[in-house]
Amino acid sequence: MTSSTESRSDSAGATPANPTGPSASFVVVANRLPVERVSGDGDDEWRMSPGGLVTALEPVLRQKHGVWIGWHGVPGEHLEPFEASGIPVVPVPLSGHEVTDYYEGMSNATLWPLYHDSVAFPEYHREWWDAYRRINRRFAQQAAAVAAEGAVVWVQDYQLQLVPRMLRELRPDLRIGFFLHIPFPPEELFQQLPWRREILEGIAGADLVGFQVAKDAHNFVRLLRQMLRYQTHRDRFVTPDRRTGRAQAYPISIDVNAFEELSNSPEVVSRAAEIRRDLGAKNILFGVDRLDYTKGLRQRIQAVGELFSEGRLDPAETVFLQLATPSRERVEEYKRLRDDIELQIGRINGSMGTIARSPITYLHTSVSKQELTAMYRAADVLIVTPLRDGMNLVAKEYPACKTDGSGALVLSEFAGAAEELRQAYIVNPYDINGMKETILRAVGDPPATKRRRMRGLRKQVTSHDIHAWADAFLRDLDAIRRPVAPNHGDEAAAG
Ligand code: ADQ
Repeated sequence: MTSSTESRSDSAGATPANPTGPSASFVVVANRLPVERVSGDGDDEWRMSPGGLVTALEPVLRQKHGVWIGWHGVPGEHLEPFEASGIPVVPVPLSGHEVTDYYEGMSNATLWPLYHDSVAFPEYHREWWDAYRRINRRFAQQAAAVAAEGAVVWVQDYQLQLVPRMLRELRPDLRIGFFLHIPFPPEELFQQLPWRREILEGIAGADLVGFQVAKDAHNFVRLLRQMLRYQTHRDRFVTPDRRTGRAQAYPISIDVNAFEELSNSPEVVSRAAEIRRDLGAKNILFGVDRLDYTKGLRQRIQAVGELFSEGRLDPAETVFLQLATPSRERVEEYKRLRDDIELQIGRINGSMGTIARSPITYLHTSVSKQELTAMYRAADVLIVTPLRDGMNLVAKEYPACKTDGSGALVLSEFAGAAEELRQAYIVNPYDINGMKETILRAVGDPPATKRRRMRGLRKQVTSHDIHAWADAFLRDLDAIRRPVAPNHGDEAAAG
């Protein structure tokens, strides 16, 4: 593998890499490659980093000689295509300026807040949009260069919404899927977007568009009808070139077996007991999130803090463990959030803690999957309170790890997961009093009630895992009949 660091800004990666010709029959296109660099003697090596999406797609990638296209995470560094743990990956280079405009700007300071109910103010900058369009084209060109004739290409998430259409223009023979991991906004919010038509047309370039929940798929189809005047029928839409596409919900999940196995391992069982001993509390409340303003951390800490200060939770017997993963630390809104919640927690611990203990144990760090599983196992109540969330995998990981059937899940009605996890203690995170009452109920309900609810949660999660999610999407994408006619325009019909 060779690499070079360069100072060119906007021309980075203009020539798509195509070392072996267009030979991949399955291509995943995502903003990030699922790899991490491990330093060895002399040369660096890369290995696949464990994550839900890669776990789901790895078997398909291996079976179909697939390729993963994405940015490897280092601004300004050019890498040749290489293999990570036996999977071919094609790095797409991004310059420092491009990371600022396309990723931190348009993706994370415009689209991310807008698509999450505008819980933070979305910023609109034309130069961010120009960069977004340019980088989406780069990803599309790269996919066009490696995909074999008639290949399946699966484009992931909000950073790459223009890729399906751009790719279709380059390669009408391909079968293109798109999955949005975050919510799709309601019409009133989507209309703010100065580039709304281009985004809709971009996504509609796919044969199959997947969303986390059915409501979002309906929103999307309605917008195609109202804004672009496409013909639609239920989950189907017809583009001006008479191609039929579909938009449907595919709720994402987790690798349930892997979590269960890990949770039952002797190391995790003993680590969970150690965590309980170290925290020294009868009740452990637990929260774990990326440090993101969509996750409802301020409201959660407020609610738990008030329960402590009103004496309804006793710091002598209850502790709230909050783990927050550092995230998007260069974006202004995220810096503010961190300052806010650390101030909040400091005040609560300062006024209600003793020399022996603090009501809130706060860790601003990422932990290994093994350590996280031990924390889930140790926790009596998991509190998940996003103001808006596409799905929320934490809410599914907890029941998977509670193999002994104990525990209680407090879950926001605004997480996609709430549609499936009906046995959770459902809360509205904007309603602090309601949330306080529900947290107390989750702590104090009789063990038999909690076991019954946890049984329901485990049944749901174990019967809908990440493999079922990927299989369902790819099966439906395969079922869309598209005659291969690369040189005769796009005359596809839907099956
Ligand atoms: P995220 O917003 O990142 O995902 P989530 O679904 O909860 O949110 O996934 C977070 C993942 O990170 C979980 O697997 C969790 O275990 C892990 N994690 C969190 N904090 C951690 C820590 N401190 N240490 C180690 N691991 C930690 C986006 C969307 C979601 C959607 C997913 C998948 O915003 O709505 O569910 O994609 O589609």
